[in-house]
Amino acid sequence: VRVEAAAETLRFPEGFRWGAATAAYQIEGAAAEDGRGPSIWDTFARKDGRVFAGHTGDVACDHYRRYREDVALMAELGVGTYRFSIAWPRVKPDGTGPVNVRGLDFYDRLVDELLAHGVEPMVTLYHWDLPLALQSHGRGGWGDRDTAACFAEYAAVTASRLADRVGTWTTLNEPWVSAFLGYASGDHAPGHTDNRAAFRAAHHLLLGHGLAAQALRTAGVRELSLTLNLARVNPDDPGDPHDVAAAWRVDGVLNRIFLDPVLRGRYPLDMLGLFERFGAADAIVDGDLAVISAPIDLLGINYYQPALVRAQVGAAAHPMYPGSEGVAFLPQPGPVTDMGWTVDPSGLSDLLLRLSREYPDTPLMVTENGAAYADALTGDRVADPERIAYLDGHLRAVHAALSGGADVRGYLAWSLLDNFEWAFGYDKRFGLVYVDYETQRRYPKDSALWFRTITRANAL
Ligand code: PNW
Repeated sequence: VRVEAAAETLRFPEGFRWGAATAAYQIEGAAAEDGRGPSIWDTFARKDGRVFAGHTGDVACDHYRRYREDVALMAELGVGTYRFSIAWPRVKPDGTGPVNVRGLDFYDRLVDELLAHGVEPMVTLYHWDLPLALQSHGRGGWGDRDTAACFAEYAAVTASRLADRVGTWTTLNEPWVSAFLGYASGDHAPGHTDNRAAFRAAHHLLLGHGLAAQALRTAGVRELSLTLNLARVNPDDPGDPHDVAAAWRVDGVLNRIFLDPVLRGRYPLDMLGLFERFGAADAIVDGDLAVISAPIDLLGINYYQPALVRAQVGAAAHPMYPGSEGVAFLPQPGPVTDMGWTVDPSGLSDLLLRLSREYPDTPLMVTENGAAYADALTGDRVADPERIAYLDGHLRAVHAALSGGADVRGYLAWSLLDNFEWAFGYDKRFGLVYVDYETQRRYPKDSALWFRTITRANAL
């Protein structure tokens, strides 16, 4: 699909949801406040060399204390839907067992504040901050089947407190990142490099999604979702069957390994082959896929860039894509962001159209899209024309997909605020709002003001 830079106004459907997203560990700080237990990111960030300059989420954007100011800012910036995550270690400091009511109280206040300002809350239950107790003293985190059951308990107690006011619930954010950056490449907490554990984690995350989905339905949740980071995997030469096969293999371990179990009730055969190969097939127990494939109401998609690969005899597997021996990952043409990620909006329209074709009848929502740039504060202003161009291009891509028949219900920018960008610490700024980490002052960037004009008009 070509994404045209049209001169005419592009209208979005009535009721299209516009907003921004964040995640607990990336913004909250207050790591030891009100009974919060430690998470795997608290310890990972303290390990030598794992996170840029030894940064941690101890303070982050101090959102835990400044949430009122942040909600007021959202209202001012026209954020209609706010996607945030709940810190499991605030709700259950040991991952399982007693509930820490003060932790739930915070989210209760946050939700009320959002509603009072006319902002729709959208909750994600797991955005990577696993309670440390589930990953220490012999426990293997998502490598263990138990963790899925613990997750469902936590989902139940959280929904029983908030489901009367929060309509849209997401179980997991990006299980691919949790499983393969956490357990295979080791770039994220818990920092393991064990392909068997990574595949077990992938399955247990899916099982956790399914068990939590049951708990959420029981609690009366109406709109249930799962967010995946998906990307189109392009073959270097679409006419070369080897390149096409290489792209398909990477597509499996990035996209189909999660899409098929949830939306079709089965793992693709090539993925079952990888479970076997890495000794993880016994993690898949009879009946699991029925749990995993319970209907969802919305599929969240986080999109940043496509991938480009070709077949290359003898190439070692990419550490984030176990089983990708013989595949070379190529640099892609076009401009890059401060992450080094290629800017290619056509990858988003292609992805949305593919999903609506291959997994029909699942409403879609872009739950993250955005770019990091080396922003600078000049006086009170941050001029970020590149971010505006990035967002503009990707919104045109969403519009193109809508025109092509994709059922896209909304678009959330990543992120509301500059924040703790995982292994990159505070070095990468994804926010619509600039955060001065010395003063904790917030400065809406030019992109935030631009985004407001779009969301207000419901048109581009
Ligand atoms: C997503 N990768 O993470 C997350 O949901 C956000 O928390 C994060 O801040 C944002 O994207 C920007 O990175 C990803 O290596 C992290 O392919 C890494 C990858 C993909 C997504």
